[in-house]
Amino acid sequence: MRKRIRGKSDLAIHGAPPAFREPIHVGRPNLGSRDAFLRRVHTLLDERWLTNDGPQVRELEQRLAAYLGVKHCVAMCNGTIALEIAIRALGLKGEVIVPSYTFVATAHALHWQEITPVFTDIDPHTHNLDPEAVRKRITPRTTGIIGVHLWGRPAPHDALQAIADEHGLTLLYDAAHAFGCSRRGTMIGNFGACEVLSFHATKSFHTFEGGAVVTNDDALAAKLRLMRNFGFETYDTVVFPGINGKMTEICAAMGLTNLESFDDIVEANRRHYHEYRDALQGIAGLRLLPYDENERCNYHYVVVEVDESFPVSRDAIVEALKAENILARRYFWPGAHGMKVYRELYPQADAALPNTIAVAARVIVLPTGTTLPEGAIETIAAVFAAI
Ligand code: T4K
Repeated sequence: MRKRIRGKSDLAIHGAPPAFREPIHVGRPNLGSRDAFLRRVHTLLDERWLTNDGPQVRELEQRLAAYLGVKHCVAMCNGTIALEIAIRALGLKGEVIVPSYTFVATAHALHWQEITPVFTDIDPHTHNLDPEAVRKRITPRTTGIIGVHLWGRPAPHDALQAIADEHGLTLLYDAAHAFGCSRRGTMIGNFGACEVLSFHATKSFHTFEGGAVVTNDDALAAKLRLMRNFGFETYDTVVFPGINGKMTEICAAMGLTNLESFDDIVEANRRHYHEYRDALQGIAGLRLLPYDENERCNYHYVVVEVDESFPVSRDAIVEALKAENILARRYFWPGAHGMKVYRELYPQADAALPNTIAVAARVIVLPTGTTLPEGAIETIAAVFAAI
């Protein structure tokens, strides 16, 4: 029996026992059919084809391309390497505009290639890049823009593409959060020069570790395939100083299996999102970030903003939840620009990022996914209400 939370004295921070015996995580992996996965593992072991563009990777690429309605899907070992390979294949250099309010890998992928990530502010309502802020950050050294579809909510593509066209910049997307989401009826994966997906274990669709670059550009896809495999064109000829970005067969086996369950995973997330919306709506000072329900959406992130009018701080709420064994997250605090490494490199970045700083200070990401225990959302909402 889970404890009932009627008031402050029932909270673990005030000495009561925690609401959950086991930790409730954000990002607990969803798993498709274990039997189907193990059948695929037996196949790859029987065939002794473990990696290097194997049959399960090829099948996964075809299925993902068909699912997204995109011409090419080039599977990779993770989303970060996929970003790096995409950035290099597109020839970006100098400065590239990115939001600071994103997972730090978006910035790292540029920094590792000695490209300056120009941290740019977001729209505080959408949490995505603000096109007007983007305009202000363009310099003669700018070669590209990386938009991030944060939380799976599409970035303002029309405005970003118009700016990119006007200034001769390359626009690509970090679509790590946006597998299975659409924008005006078109699946994410079809925008910009290419889009980069993450299939990390914590994502709504995953391959243990993994990622992909998806694109409708034939020449770019061919280059990406070369680059992820050391630049090998044939057995003996290397035409490009590539890297090892390949996805393994066992990761593809997990992907093929999870893809079969993806609709069920999204449905569980959608149900949870609605439950959270209903349970939190009576609590003043909280705002659940909405999804456009007319679009395809993976509902993978339950994002709550804590207003200044709420009686305690965002961090105090996170601590109170943690005491209950609810491991809510402060994604993506303090913004990439605020991480030690970038703070030291770009100490003036704060000045251009007021919305990023404000949003990063008020967001809490709550647990969802297929492993969320029955009644957990009611308990989590009761913790907020008691606070
Ligand atoms: N761009 C964006 C916008 C991204 O969000 C990401 C990744 C990338 C690029 C890069 O893609 P990848 O190279 O990762 O493919 C997690 C993920 O590691 C990361 O993939 C993800 N974004 C980010 C948003 O979340 P952490 O530092 O929060 O991971 P961690 O270890 O704290 O795990 C999150 C929670 O999940 C924990 O409470 C524990 C739980 N968990 C995790 C794993 C791995 C499990 O229960 N089981 C597991 O196997 O970054």
